[in-house]
Amino acid sequence: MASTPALQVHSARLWDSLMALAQIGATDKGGVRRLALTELDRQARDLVCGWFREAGLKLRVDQIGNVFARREGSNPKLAAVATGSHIDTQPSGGKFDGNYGVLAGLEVVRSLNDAGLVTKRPIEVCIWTNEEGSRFTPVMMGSGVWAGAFSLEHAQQARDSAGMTVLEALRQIAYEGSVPCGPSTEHPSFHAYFEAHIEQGPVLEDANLPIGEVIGALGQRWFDVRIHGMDAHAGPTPMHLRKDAMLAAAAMVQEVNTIALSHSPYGRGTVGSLRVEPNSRNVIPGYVQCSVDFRHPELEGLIDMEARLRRFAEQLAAQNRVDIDIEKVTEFAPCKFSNSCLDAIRQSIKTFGLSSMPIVSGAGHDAVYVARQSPSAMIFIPCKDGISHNEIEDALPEHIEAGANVLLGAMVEMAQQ
Ligand code: HGY
Ligand code: MN
Ligand code: MN
Repeated sequence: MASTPALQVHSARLWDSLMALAQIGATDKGGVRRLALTELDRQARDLVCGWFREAGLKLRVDQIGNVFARREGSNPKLAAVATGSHIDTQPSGGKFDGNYGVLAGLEVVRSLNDAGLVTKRPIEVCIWTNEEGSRFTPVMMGSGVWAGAFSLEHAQQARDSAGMTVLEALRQIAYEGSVPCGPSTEHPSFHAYFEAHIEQGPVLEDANLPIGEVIGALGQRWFDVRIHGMDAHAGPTPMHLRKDAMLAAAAMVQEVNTIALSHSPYGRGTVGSLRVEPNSRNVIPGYVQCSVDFRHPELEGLIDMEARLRRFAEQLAAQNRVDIDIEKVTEFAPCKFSNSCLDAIRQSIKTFGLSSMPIVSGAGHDAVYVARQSPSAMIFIPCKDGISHNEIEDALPEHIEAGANVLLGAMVEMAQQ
């Protein structure tokens, strides 16, 4: 095994920071509920920004609320090497999804400070706004605006189910920054971007490996499907004369599954949310809205999945005498990460004497959008039973440490170039 490198992270300090952050929005089952741009998100941002300042970092906030914490290099004119992730969570999320990537980045800075090492290039740690896309779509919102995937105005006008806009929510938590979104002359795109994240699937744990070299991510297409039928009495209305939106929705859920299975093994299809109106047991539902989340490693696969969904909806509408409207709310192509960043990750894996495998991310991450502007790659660690987006999400301290060490090594290598 390679000798233990002089420069490595402080495992207990990183774990303690993760557990302290997890207190904000902690749920009874040991998870975290900290939706984007809520009061809890504000508290978490304030806590982490306080840690950034204690570590000597200079902060700036852009117009969509992305936070950039900067450690100056010996040559401030050089483009920074960056890392980061998100601290907003799913409604029934876990302690590690996103939070790990931000705090592993902070731990890299803390370890460089301990070692008194000033890198040539500046180092930045980012908190990207609303990665989860649960309260507000599109998903990966802050990094998407920064990378130019969609406009600031499009993001600011997104509304949650209560009708509040992103702009109103940003102002309510006082995180609407003044820095224009995106790379600029003052803050050019990064020399390299790395993101540490739990795998959120079972592959690494099943292979008994501590590190995944993330070579890319599945493309995604998200839809809102609105089915308009007719509210009617569940008793006097004969079956063949109904305009039953729920019946049509049930067929739609089944078809999403069929379409995904026809793209095995990497195609994915999920209906995660369903809204029924008037949602009364003795009324035939006149309106049902459901979400559709398609994922695929090839663009052609996503195109086929969408086309089949739309064709099926047309036939379904005619058969059930309902109207069906399909709105695409998010899309991004499959992403391949940078070889130069992957080489730095592999070198760091070797330095720390760790074992690893290449892996494609089934989940979307901010790195997918950042990769449009800067060479980027990700480092995965296993999570218990491959479970995530669930309050029982868990990870082992030794994997948390291993991933942060690989991140440290890769960032230092790129920051000395
Ligand atoms: O949905 C995703 O892939 C990510 O967790 N937001
Ligand atoms: Mn995440
Ligand atoms: Mn997530």
